Amino acid sequence: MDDARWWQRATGYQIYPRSFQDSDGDGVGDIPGIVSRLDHLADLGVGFVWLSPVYASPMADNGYDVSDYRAIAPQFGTMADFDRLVDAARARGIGIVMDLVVNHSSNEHAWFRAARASRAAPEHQYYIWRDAGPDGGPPDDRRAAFGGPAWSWVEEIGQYYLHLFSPQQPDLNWRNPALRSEIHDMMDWWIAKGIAGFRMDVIDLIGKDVDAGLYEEGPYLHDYLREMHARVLKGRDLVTVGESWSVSLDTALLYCGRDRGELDMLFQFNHIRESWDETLGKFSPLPFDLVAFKKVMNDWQALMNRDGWNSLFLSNHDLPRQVSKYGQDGEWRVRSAKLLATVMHLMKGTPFVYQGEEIGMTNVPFDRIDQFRDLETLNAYAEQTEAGVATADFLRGARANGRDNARTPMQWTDGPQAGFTDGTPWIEVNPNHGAINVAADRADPDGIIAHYRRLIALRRDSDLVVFGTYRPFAEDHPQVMAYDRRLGDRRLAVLANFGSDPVRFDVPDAMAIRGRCAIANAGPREALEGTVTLAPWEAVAVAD
Ligand code: TEU
Repeated sequence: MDDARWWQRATGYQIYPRSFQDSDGDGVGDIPGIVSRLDHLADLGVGFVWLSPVYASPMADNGYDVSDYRAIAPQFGTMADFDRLVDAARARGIGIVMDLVVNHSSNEHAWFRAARASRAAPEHQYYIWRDAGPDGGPPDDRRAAFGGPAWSWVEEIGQYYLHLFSPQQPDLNWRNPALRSEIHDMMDWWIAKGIAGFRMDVIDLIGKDVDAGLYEEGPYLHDYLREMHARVLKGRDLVTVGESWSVSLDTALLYCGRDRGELDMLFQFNHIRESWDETLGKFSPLPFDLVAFKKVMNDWQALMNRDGWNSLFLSNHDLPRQVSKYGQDGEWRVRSAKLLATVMHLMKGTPFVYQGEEIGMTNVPFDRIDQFRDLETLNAYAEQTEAGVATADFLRGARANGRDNARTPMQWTDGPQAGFTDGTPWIEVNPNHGAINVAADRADPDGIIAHYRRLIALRRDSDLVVFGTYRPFAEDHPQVMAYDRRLGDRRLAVLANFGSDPVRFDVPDAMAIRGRCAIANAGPREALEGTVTLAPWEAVAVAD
């Protein structure tokens, strides 16, 4: 179909620069390291990279606290290195998508330094200040995502500032037109460098009305997104993906409906939220519930059949490793990693692969708190143990759901530090890198990489995979996921067994298909009809 946008056929790949490849032995990944590994991405066939932040930053939150939006963190390299990355990626047909972190800056940004020094400074208005409440405490009882109150006091000027994340991440005041204009100019500046688009960090939080207590999806959100689109994005061949933890089926199309003039797609987290306890939080994970998971995925697919566009992912730098969370990271690790890839990549939307997912990297077996690095985990540990949670219980939750699972170094080889660094890595390498690494997986024609390569190529070459209508089957089956895609008179049917036992499955008549095997992880099938016995973690797609 000629009206496809490039990002509808492409697969994205997320790089967390700190943990991808170190080139200078300081134990921290960097941009020259990324350049040296671009052939791995070209070999997979990905169309673009979402680069987690590489801007100047004190790294309180590993770069999600930006102190200069137009500079590269020295740990990661130089601006010349960045320009080389854009060129070298483009030479391989890969675009670079920047992480736009503009709900907040670092407290060390020049704007905030000026803002906290004087109420008269123009930059004071770039942040959100309030007087103390009647009791001298914060203006409201909002909590910060990384623990403690969302307001911190600045003695010099006698006011509180808002930070929905850590105190090192003061929220920017989007109600100020001069601030918005600074952001737009900065986006122009990066676009002029030849980047391919933006992933927008917690973009659902920029439209807040603090005095009304409206933080998520606040009343100004869509005005600001439309303004950004008209002023910066319109008419430019970019991809935009907004991160929104609060979006629901009711609000999704406000961001990415075709005629809205806002964003191309969203990262939504309704399927992720199913996997932890709402009140106890992410360190109290719930067992994976396939029926609940399918309901979320099926609802979002149904919505986006009509309008808008989905992103497809199970992993990122904030989430546990998908094979550990949704698959089986022991005996069936390779097969279940391929199953997860198959069911996600054959849905409608743009798939995103998180570094290491393509070799089935697993959660880390950290058993001491000093092995963890993430401020979210460390702050939650302090808060929860103080409140009486046993250390062993907390660590169990952190091993299951903590963000550091995704942040241990990329496992390239079975050599020292997995080939990630010649020095001491900033966080320990997973001890299983002797068995799980890129070199070993790539050497196997039936490896996980080979499976991803096939899925990515299938999407690139198939209008059915890109545009076909999605239709779910057997929604209530606790172990099998089943769906098909239809375009004109062509069909692709997908069946997957989310379990380590074989399962007998009666293929619904409307789903039955004969033809050729599009992809499989446990031997090919040319037909799905009647009663099928699926092997443990078998996933198969048949096209007619
Ligand atoms: O994440 C947003 C976010 O809300 C997560 O931090 C999430 O709340 C948490 O993992 C759930 O417990 C984005 C970035 O992806 C994340 O890395 C940043 O820390 C955060 O924003 C602040 O910029």
